[in-house]
Amino acid sequence: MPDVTIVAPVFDEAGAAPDLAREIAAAFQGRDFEILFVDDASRDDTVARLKALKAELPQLRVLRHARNSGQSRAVRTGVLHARSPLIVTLDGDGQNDPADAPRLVDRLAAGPPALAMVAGQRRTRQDSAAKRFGSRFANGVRKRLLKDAADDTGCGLKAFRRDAFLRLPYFDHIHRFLPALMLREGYEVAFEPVNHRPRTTGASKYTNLGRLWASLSDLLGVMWLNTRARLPGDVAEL
Ligand SMILES: Nc1nc2c(ncn2[C@@H]2O[C@H](COP(=O)(O)OP(=O)(O)O)[C@@H](O)[C@H]2O)c(=O)[nH]1
Ligand SMILES: [Mg+2]
Repeated sequence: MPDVTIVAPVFDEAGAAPDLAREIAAAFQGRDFEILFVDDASRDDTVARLKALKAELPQLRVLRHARNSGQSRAVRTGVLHARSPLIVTLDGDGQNDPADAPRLVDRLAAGPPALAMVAGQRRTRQDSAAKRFGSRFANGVRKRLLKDAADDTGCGLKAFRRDAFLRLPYFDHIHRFLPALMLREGYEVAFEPVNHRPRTTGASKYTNLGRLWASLSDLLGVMWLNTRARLPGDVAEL
């Protein structure tokens, strides 16, 4: 059983995925790890290129959805198939820097038992001004209403405990609400500044308007969930 599974969701990322897999393997060299790429029914040759890489990278596993079902579902598929207790996720387009990932895992492993997640916060966003503006606005509203202390929930680089993640409710686009939902279960969440790189291949899958619309209804949903949490405190077996 590996110590850590690195999960990367990919949708039409043939240009970025192979190099990213190599970078992940280099970052975790000397550790006991597996890499899980989850292809969300890509229309390009992402899967063929990843499969060809398996001879070079024995730690690489490739899963494929029969139907496109979104980034959050791909992350969940990866977590469900992971063989390790600790997970790190990162975007499949190469914008997150794999060199940051071991630091997040180490901080999670060294933390108190209640620490379930270390979430990356992108230091300098390498995206368009419009995307940065939309993201700052959405993050500001969400943080104020949910009090989840997260300045950047859109950062794909996150380390968390597999068991904690699987206790969370699931909905499409849940990846933006992971800190709030971890806190809702009584876990602690820590934040770690991480690098961010420009997208050099492929195209972004999200538009500002689409993201705003989904985030608004999800925000209302998570606010409702928070009114229904009721934690029992320590559970004693007698
Ligand atoms: N599995 C899956 N991954 C997706 C989907 N949409 C986006 N992604 C992945 O999520 C990550 C972030 O998406 P991206 O388009 O780069 O968003 P941006 O960086 O905010 O512009 C990338 O790794 C994408 O490949 C999807 O429908 N399914
Ligand atoms: Mg991206």
